[in-house]
Amino acid sequence: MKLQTIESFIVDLPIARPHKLAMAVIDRHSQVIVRVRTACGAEGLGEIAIIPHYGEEAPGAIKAMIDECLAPHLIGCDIRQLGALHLHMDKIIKGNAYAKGGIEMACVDALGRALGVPAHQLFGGKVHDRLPLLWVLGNGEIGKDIDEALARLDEGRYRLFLVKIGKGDPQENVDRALAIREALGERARVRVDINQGWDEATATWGIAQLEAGGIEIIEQPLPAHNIDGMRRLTERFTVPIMADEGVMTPHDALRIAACGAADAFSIKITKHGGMLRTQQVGNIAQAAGIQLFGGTMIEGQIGTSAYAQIFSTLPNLTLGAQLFGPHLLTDDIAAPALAFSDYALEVPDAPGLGVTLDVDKLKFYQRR
Ligand code: MUC
Ligand code: MG
Repeated sequence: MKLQTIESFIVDLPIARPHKLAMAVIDRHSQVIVRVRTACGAEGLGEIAIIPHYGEEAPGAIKAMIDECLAPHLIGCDIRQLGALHLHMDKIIKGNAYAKGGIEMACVDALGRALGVPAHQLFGGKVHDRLPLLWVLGNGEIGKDIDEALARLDEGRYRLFLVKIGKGDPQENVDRALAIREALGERARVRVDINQGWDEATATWGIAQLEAGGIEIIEQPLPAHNIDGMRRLTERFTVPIMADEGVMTPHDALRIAACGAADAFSIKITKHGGMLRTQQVGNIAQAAGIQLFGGTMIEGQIGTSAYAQIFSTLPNLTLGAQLFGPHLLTDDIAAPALAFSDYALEVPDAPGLGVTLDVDKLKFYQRR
């Protein structure tokens, strides 16, 4: 099953409302779509969703990396050997996790389709059939966030929420998260993601109030490089401290685990550079007794299926999954394939990623 073609397309998709994070406001969501074909006719899709300023990547740079740097050297590689594919990509160029992850995702889809098995079976098989879903509140305004959370609760889809804070006045951040927590009461659980927005003194002050007010998890309060600070916060507070931007590679995972600098990891195929690497990070966490949360970069149908399938193989993924992308995006370049019920996403069982490209939508949303 040798790779014959690797193509990439940048698309900009509409979203339901502006999504406000500490580092950016998203009003259209950019993805790089990867399509691979093998000499024997197998075809697969990968999706790389990009949140501006979350990391160092940008859609044009990812596309150039795939088209000009990686693809020409991967033609002829056998998609049945995913480990060898990664070694080969790492020899071509260091880093560039997003581009490599998108290519690997498309190869996994093609391989699963060719073999007639869901992607999770290529990684040991699922241990979770369903993943409890988390919705991210990113309006940046108390009233709008509360109304949105109540609507999601009434729909029966989400009862786990995360408030995006870390930008502007820390007192406003804390007050907003606690007001939302208070308004939702016993109907929901609430977490915060600070996206590296606080320094250690602010975090020590703010987390004390968030913990006392019933916020259940604190995600990435400090800059990714401040591992010592994360360790001090983890030791100081009972409320779990989660690493996100701080845990990119398996080496990061090992370092954080070894010094106790987080209680939990948010994991994502994109930042780790593929499904295999995500599983490696998950395995290190499991060995260290660190809980996992299934993160997102706001993927659509293709990426969300891949994320759900690799998350489903990880026994210590006990904190739910932030796979709200298909509900925040108002359109997609792949036909709807994912099933949601009773506050959870059902892990797909169709061959590969189980998604079908809508060629007209791809043309319509493709960046020229
Ligand atoms: C993050 O930091 O977890 C994904 C969705 C969202 O709202 O934020 C991101 C990234
Ligand atoms: Mg995060």
